[in-house]
Amino acid sequence: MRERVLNILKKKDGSSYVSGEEMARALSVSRTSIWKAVNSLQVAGYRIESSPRLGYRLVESPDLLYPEELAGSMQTQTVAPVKEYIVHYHSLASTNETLKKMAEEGAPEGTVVLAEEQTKGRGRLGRSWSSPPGRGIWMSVLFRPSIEPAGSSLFTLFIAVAVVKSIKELLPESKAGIKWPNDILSSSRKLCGILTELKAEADLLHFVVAGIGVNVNTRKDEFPPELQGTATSLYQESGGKEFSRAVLTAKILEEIDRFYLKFLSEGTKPIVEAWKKHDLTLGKEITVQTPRESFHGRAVDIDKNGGLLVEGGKGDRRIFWAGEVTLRENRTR
Ligand code: BT5
Repeated sequence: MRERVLNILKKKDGSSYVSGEEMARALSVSRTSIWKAVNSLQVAGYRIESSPRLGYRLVESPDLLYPEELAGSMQTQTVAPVKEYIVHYHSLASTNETLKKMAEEGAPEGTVVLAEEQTKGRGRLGRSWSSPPGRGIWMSVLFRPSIEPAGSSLFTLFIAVAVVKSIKELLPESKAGIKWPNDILSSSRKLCGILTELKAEADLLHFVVAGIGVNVNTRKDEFPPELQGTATSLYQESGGKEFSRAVLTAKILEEIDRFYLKFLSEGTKPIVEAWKKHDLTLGKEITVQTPRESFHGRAVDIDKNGGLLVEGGKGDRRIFWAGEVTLRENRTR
C-alpha cells in the first residue's frame, strides 16, 4: 500500500496536491488506509505536506536506498524483478556476509542486499572496505547460474562494466575506468571496488555473490586518513556535486541485469568487448602480485574467460586469474 501511495504522489512530481479521496478511489481502499500509508512514509523520512482541503503533496524523498525507491524506477528481469527481492538495512556488518547466509538458506537468484552503512565492510584477502553511513552504495547481488565455476571470473568483469557505464550516464565527463580485475579508478584513485565470492564444488557452481562498493557522496575527510590520498568519490570527481544514490543504484542494477542476461544467452564475448572499452590496464607495464610471486610485464589482452594475459620481458606469456595489479607506466599502445 505504502509503495502504491508513494507512486501516485511521485507522479504529481511535487507540483500539485492529490486528495486522500482520489487516492482511496484509485486504489480501492479506505481513506484511513491512505492516511496510514502516508504516515508510515513520513516516519520513513519522506516529506509529505498535507492540507485538509487539498490533500497530500510529496515535497522531498529521503536519499535512502529503500526498496520502493529503487523498484519504482527499475526495469529488470532477473536482478530484483520485484521489490521483495531487495532487502534494505540501515546498518550491517557486511552485505556480502548477509547475502551469503541468505543464499545458503535458499534465497532466489536476483536477491539484492543493501546497507546504508557497513561496520565490517570487506575487501579481498581479508582487507577491509570503508563504508560510512549514507554516502555510498554498499550492496550485494545473488546469482545462481548453471555454469562451471571457471565462468565466475566474468562476474567481476561485467559488474565493473555495469558500474562504469552507470557512473558515466550520471557524470558524462567522468574519467572512470577499470583496472583488472576489480577496481574502478578515476584519475588513479579508487572510486569503486568489487568483491565476487562463490560457493562451488568440483564442477558445480552453487551461487555467486557479487559485492559492490561505490563511493558516491563521500567527502575527502570522511575517508579514513590512510585512504584520503588513494580513494575518491563521485562528489569529489565532480567538484562537489551531490548525486542521488537511489538513482545510481537503480541504474547499476539495471545494467547488471542486462549484462547477466547477455552473458547467459551470448556467452563471454560481449562482456570482454564491453570491458575493453572501459579498460585502464591493457597496453601498460604492470606488476601482478599473487600469493606466490610477483610478475612484471606488459598487459596484452583479456582472455575470453576474463583472465589477464601478461607478456614478460623475455616474450614469455602468462595468464592470471587473480592478483593485485600495479600500473607502472602510461599506456604504450
Ligand atoms: C575491493 O577489495 O575493492 C572490494 C570491495 C568490495 C566492497 C563491497 S561493499 C558491499 C560488499 N560487502 C562487503 O563487505 N564488501 C562488498 P580490494 O581490492 O581488496 O581493496 C581493498 C582496499 O581498498 C583496502 O585495503 C583499502 O586500501 C582500499 N579501500 C577501502 N575502503 C575503500 C573505499 N571506500 N574507497 C576506496 N578504497 C578503499
